[in-house]
Amino acid sequence: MDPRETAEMLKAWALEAGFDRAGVAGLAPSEHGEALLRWLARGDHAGMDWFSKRIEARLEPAKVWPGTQSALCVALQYAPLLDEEGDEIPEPAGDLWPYVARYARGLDYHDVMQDRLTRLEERIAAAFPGLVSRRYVDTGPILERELGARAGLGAVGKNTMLLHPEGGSWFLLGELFLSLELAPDVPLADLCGSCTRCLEACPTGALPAPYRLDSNRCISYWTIEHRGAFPPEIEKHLDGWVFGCDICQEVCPWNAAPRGAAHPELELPPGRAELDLAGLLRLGREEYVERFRGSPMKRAKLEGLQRNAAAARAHSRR
Ligand code: B12
Ligand code: SF4
Ligand code: SF4
Repeated sequence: MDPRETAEMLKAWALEAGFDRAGVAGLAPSEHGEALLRWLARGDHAGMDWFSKRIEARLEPAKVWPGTQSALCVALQYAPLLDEEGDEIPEPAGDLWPYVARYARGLDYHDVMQDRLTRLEERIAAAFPGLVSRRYVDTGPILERELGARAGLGAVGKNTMLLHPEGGSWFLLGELFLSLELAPDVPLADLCGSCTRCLEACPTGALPAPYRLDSNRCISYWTIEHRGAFPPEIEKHLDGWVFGCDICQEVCPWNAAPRGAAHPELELPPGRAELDLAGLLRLGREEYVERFRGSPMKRAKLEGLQRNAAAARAHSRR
């Protein structure tokens, strides 16, 4: 089978496995390697020391493992604002859930995507005996957005998010690296033009220039990745967020009305929706285990969630 036909078949299988979009990226060296090295040299990765490991693979995806030839990149939408009939889906109310990043309200997307990727991988393995493949969702030394852009899944926006004309930036990325030659897709054209809304809206100045995110100032970094107490000058600038931050996406015109297939696993489940800020502050360990089973918010642990909730209570206008 020629690489073009094989690519078309595998992309169709990716959609059948439950992804919303799929594309193929070639594994040539990063076109933005300089930007990545500057990002690290300035310390924009803040306390994420793990980031500088295997930097050669980030710069050159063919080095992720020997023999890999192409990446089948997939996107999974979350939190659609309109249902499939075009009717508005109400946002959660209260003093907690509107301040939890949309991607994190339901089940952990790593698990949801890995299940679908495993199904896809098994189907491909059955059709191509001897093929080697590996799945990645966040876990590998991979610039997933740059690869996704090459695969035509979106264009990188000035807030550094991958944006798609229909899905906005409310989607997550995963990849299957394969020892198989596949014809690559064509990247989309720039979607930002002269817009700078995200740069202006970021409350902490974490987007000091287009395509540059300084994690030292990013609410998402502090509320998810940071361990221990907040430095006092940070705590008062978290703007009420309890886990992650969606501001630079909410203001993006491409996110005004994305439709999406419903993936109920990624939506806020009723048992968790009842919780408010005061309830989170009072939460005991047993109840935490029960309410947050399968949630990506467990990355911050109960201590981290309560630290974030206390900062939100002390400093927000709520
Ligand atoms: C570390 C990390 C973070 C860090 C740092 C974020 C950052 N911007 O780097 C923190 C904790 C802050 C974070 C926050 C979030 N993250 Co995060 N994060 C990652 C991770 C693990 C690595 C990102 C990375 O490599 N950063 C290094 C920088 C240098 O790379 P980059 O931002 O992609 O920059 C590239 C472009 O800017 C480009 N570039 C540079 N100059 C120019 C110029 C032009 C003209 C162009 C076109 C491009 C360009 O070159 C760079 C290198 O390729 C990825 C998963 C992965 N392995 O890729 C998820 C990932 C990027 N995160 C994701 C998400 C959902 C989020 C949040 C929305 C979560 C939230 N709601 O709180 C926020 C968004 C913040 C934001 N505006 O980026 C998704 C993004 C999906 C998408 N549609 O883009 C990813 C891909 C995870 C996934 N598997 O789906 N994240
Ligand atoms: S996630 Fe929030 S703090 Fe981070 S860059 Fe976007 S708007 Fe700024
Ligand atoms: S808000 Fe404007 S500049 Fe920022 S990512 Fe969206 S379109 Fe691009």
